[in-house]
Amino acid sequence: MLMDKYSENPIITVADVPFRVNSIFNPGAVKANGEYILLCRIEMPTGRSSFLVARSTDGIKFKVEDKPCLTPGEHGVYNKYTEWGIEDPRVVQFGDSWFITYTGYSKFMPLVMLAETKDFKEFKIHGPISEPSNKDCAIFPEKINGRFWKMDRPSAETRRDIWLSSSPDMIHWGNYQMIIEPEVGTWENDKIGGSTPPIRTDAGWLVLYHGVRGFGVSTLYKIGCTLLDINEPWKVIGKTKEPVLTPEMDYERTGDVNNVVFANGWVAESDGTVKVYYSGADTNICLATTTIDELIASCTA
Ligand code: BMA
Repeated sequence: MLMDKYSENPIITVADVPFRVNSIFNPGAVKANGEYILLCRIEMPTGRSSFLVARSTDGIKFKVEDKPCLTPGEHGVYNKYTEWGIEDPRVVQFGDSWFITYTGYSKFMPLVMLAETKDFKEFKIHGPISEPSNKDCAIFPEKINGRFWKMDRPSAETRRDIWLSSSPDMIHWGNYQMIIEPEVGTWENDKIGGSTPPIRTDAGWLVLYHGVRGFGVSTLYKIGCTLLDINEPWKVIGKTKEPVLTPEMDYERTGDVNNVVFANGWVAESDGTVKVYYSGADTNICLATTTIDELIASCTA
């Protein structure tokens, strides 16, 4: 198995949240000074999402905080772009700040928001870094050729591809280019989107992405992996032919949205293993482990 699902999944459920929520899922993940921090999406009873922090010393047993750390209404002049909720945070570190890209959802439809924090308590909101409709944005964790880079998914009505762009300051973006489109007639037929922030490896940037295929009224969300050139990240070195994570277990098959595995956070350990924090059926938080070497091999096989 390329990814080993933890035997006691899910590792976090609504039962762990000390106040009323519909679901807790799709966390961004970081490891800082030996502590694992998950920035979790919680869907409130209203159906609108906020963020909640969970902390752990072993990456498995998490303690969930007792109130949200960031809500849609804490976006000041940008509140109108987050009115229907904030979703699916991806976190990267530059200097002593964590930068978070996430979906702001409103009547304008999804767009990409950028926030910055040093402690996951106070957040500086930089505002939208895309127009609608766009989501699934992850920033590369290092500058490449002196510029910041991000991947995202402009979800125009007729196309569902992953795009790349670059910026001198993380606020103003350009150099837009399409890098990966769905493989027609496969598990990712309908649309793809970047999942986790890239991890630097000797072989290239490793990225998890999600692929979707619809069957009648239902859809299947699975996860694949791709490897991008270190200095020219628009060059795709390889891509898995088969998904690396698929919904199989009850906790992935049945929930608010059936048959979904979705990940926007992972932690690379110094021993070459990787902890993938993913969600089953948009309802819980699960753990799967793998290695950098296996993921690279799956992209180049
Ligand atoms: C995507 C996002 C995710 C969600 C997934 C499956 O479009 O909205 O938040 O987990 O769909 O429902």
